[in-house]
Amino acid sequence: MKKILACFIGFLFIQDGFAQQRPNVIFIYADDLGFGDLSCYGATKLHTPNVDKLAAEGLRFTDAHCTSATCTPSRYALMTGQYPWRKQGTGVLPGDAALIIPTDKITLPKLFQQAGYQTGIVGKWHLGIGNSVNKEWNGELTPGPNETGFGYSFIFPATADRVPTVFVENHHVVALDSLDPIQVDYQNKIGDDPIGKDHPELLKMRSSPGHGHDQTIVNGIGRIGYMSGGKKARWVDEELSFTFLAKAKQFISTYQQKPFFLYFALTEPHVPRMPATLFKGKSGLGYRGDAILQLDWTVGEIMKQLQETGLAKNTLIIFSSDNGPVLDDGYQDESVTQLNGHTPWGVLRGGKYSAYEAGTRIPWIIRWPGIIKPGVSKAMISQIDLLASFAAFFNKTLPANEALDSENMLDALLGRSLKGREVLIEQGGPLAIRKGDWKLIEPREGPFKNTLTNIELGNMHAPQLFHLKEDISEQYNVADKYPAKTDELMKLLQKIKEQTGKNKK
Ligand code: NG6
Ligand code: CA
Repeated sequence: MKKILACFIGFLFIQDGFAQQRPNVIFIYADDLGFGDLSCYGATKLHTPNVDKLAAEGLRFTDAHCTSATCTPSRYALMTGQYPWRKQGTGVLPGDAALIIPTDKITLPKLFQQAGYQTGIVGKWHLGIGNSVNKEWNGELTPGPNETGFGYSFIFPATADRVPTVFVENHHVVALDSLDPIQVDYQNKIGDDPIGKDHPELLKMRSSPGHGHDQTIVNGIGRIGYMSGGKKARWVDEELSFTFLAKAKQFISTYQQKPFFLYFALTEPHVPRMPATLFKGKSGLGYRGDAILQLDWTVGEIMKQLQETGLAKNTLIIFSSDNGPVLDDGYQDESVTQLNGHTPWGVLRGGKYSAYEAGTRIPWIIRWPGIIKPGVSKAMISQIDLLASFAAFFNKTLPANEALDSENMLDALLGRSLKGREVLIEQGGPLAIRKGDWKLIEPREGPFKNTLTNIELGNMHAPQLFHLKEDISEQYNVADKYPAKTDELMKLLQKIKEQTGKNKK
């Protein structure tokens, strides 16, 4: 009897041990959510109870970063473990761009596949599809997410403000009518669809002057780029998030018996902010605030599903954002007029597009009950590190000369260490380097402030040096006061820029 009992306990232990090694992993990626946009990060004008709950049950980072202050480069780095500024063509992509992720190199989802996971992406992609700009939207769309490591994909190609405004599931546009083929053009108008520039009276939300977003009108919203056809396939903005949520839940439900990796890339609070009717007006801060409430609700729905399916305990969830916040990013959606004292950037300077901290310092919460102790971590980490960190987690060696900018931060991620990176490069317009308590922004030509978005970009003719420990808001440029430190960081930045695969390791 004793023996049987021991065996049984042993079996449970192995089960539990195995479970701990192979949790499901869900990466929830917000779009343009700022450091100060969540109540668990200090927001008082907005309440985000579901993300707050994740934070209360997990580890909340206060110095965590995406690599870049815009979407495409941050996502490129997350996937490849390589700083995007090392490669040409990794800036914000148009909706008809070709795939920029190499299909023969390691990526984050491929690593999970190699570790025996079912992998899926649901949501915003923005890393290009196919081999060229001229592609057949009505045929098989490849290569794309499936070729870079996702067994299942349900995406929109670029951003919600760019055509084509359609979903792509695996290699095909969803709900495509062969009698109404889709055409996309970013140079010239095609088809008969009215465009925002000529027909503002057809818009349910006006574009902001000077920003563009005045080409093909879809669902009463002017977009970037021209599109014709695919009338039945076009999404309805108010339903977008529900569609993504349904697909994410379906993926979780399908693979609940297996370890799975789900990359769930939300569209909120990126423009055009057009939340579901249920959320319109709910925040009192205009549609940007409403979109954040919708995002929070979505996180809550995923958590509910995990509880109901019994997966909550053994699922590791990371919640983060791809770049800092912006108010007016192209539409007159009251994000400025209804701000009501909310501070999306928190105590930080800058925002989306900026080399100041609010450009890349973003919310980051990680929850894995029983393994990660709830708390707050000041460790400096980057999304570029997920590849090396999960490789360490799975005891796998990354291929030589790949993912070279990715550092193993597993101990920091799991809360076993408070130590993060020693050095980090941030990409706004200029690059910035962080080391210890210091931050240096390299000199760069260009406007100091973008007057359309009202964001300070960080461009200046001379280096800017900040001591973040006492000046988190980057108010005092002390480059002249500490010339040796300025020089040291300028040289270190230059050295890192020049590193190639060969001489780095
Ligand atoms: C900018 C767009 C902005 C947004 C951004 C991409 C203009 C003037 N502004 O170029 O509206 O689409 O690109 O955002 O076109 S991101 O989060 O996907 O990087
Ligand atoms: Ca973004």
